[in-house]
Amino acid sequence: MRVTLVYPSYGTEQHSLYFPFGLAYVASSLLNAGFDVTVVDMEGDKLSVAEAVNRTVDSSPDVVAFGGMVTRFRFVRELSGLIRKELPDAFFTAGNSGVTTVPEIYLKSCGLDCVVLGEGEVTSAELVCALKDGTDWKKVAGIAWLEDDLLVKSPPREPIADLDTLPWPAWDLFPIENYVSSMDHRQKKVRHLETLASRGCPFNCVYCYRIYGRNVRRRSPEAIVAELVELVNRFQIEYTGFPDDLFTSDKKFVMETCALMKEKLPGIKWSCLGRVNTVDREMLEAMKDAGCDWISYGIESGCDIMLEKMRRGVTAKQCLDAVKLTESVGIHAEGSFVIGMFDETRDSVKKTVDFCISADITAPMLFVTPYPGTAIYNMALQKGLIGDVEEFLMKMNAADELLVNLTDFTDTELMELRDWAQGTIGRSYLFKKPFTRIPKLLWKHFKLHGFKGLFHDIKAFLASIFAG
Ligand code: B12
Ligand code: SF4
Repeated sequence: MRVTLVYPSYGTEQHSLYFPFGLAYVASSLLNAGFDVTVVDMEGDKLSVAEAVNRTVDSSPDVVAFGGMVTRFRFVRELSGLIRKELPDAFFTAGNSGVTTVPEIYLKSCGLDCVVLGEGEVTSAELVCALKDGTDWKKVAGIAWLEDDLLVKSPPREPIADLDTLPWPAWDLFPIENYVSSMDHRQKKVRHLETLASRGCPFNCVYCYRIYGRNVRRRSPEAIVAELVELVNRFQIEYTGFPDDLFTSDKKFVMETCALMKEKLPGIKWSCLGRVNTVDREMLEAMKDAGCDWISYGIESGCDIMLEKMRRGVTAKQCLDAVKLTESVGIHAEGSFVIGMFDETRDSVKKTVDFCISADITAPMLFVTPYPGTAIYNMALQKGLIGDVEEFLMKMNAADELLVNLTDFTDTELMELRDWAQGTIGRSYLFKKPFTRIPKLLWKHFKLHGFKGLFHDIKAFLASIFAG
């Protein structure tokens, strides 16, 4: 049985490459089950749609399976239509968080035979086995399909109890050197590849979708470090990270992992996502000692009312303290911020700006986007703010464009407010240390987006001056 896994890209702009762990885990499970697996990686190999179609068709698959997060929906739709024309007898499926939250749309508009819901390793192997054996694939747990245009789901798949039993991601099926040698998420050129340490997050933020739910499953520190040692030996990585939902959710786990990393991986540097109410000095010092140099905190707003509406369960003061504590132990603290939550006001945006100024922090300010599966998606649907879901998915990108306006501002007002806030934060940050920060920022944006990046910076700078 030949399976071709297709990883769609999400745009033509240059951006950091992120290794598609979900698809790579599915690939290794399928390999382990004895199937012949090919990967067509549009993103890693920078393939056009036509090239991706040709490579897929040339691999003569019995099963074509798409990955990629919800922002890549439009490519899945286009690719599946074109590939289906060439391979009318193949079985078409897809998996990921987008598919899991809006399966009906994927099935209908991409013409898929079924979709895999949630964790995909065991389900995909069982599905392909059923197809190979000619048994009823609809009996496989954790999938959905259409019958007379109506969505039908098989019983849900039990989560994999012990993540240590999973084979390592099938890195070698992907153009791995392109990922390892690409700029990392900090836009730095360093050999890097990340590792997944856990699945799930116990918190409940309204704009977040947790495909693995609130019950956190963690790999053992030994298994994580063994994988990292393999990455160092095999790909000579110097930098790594944990793109988990939330790496810092359990102190004991973090402390044990750090102790082992320090022992087995001296010299490696790494980053992770953190939450301000899960870190303390002891943990941060252990992380620093084990090579952590960068933590990204989802701060989102500097206004307590907004933080409460987002169900963040933290205050702006806690966020500020955590940023300062992190910097004080020698780890760079990065924050992510959003604008446009329900009931956002000029005052709440101003509080976010003031927060960033006192924390001496800067980050792109994204628009709150009601991604499928989130609490705010359901609220936006109920309020009639998302007219046509398929059209909404087709427009998705990286939340730097306003797709759905949840506020009482007009679209123009909200976009102007964002530009003002972004500009004011950026200006204050840069002018605190102008001689080092300004050249560094301009160079980074030029490398990423060419003159367009520089133009954007200048526009935001001017907007902040005039609106201020
Ligand atoms: C790392 C990460 C990123 C990385 C990129 C990852 C990548 N390779 O593309 C970066 C930082 C770039 C990123 C960006 C964004 N992200 Co993101 N990201 C994640 C994160 C934290 C981990 C993803 C991951 O690797 N998970 C681990 C793997 C093993 O799990 P998985 O991918 O889900 O795969 C499993 C299943 O889905 C399934 N599966 C996956 N693919 C396939 C394919 C087949 C054929 C089958 C059968 C099964 C299958 O099986 C896999 C193994 O169990 C997730 C949260 C999460 N835990 O999933 C959010 C998440 C996917 N991101 C999300 C969002 C919203 C974004 C952004 C839009 C954020 C923004 N505001 O800009 C951007 C979009 C970028 C873009 N334009 O595409 C949302 C998606 C919401 C949704 N409803 O789909 C998530 C779920 C975050 C959240 N909690 O809300 N992200
Ligand atoms: S935003 Fe972060 S902390 Fe909040 S629920 Fe999602 S993963 Fe957990």
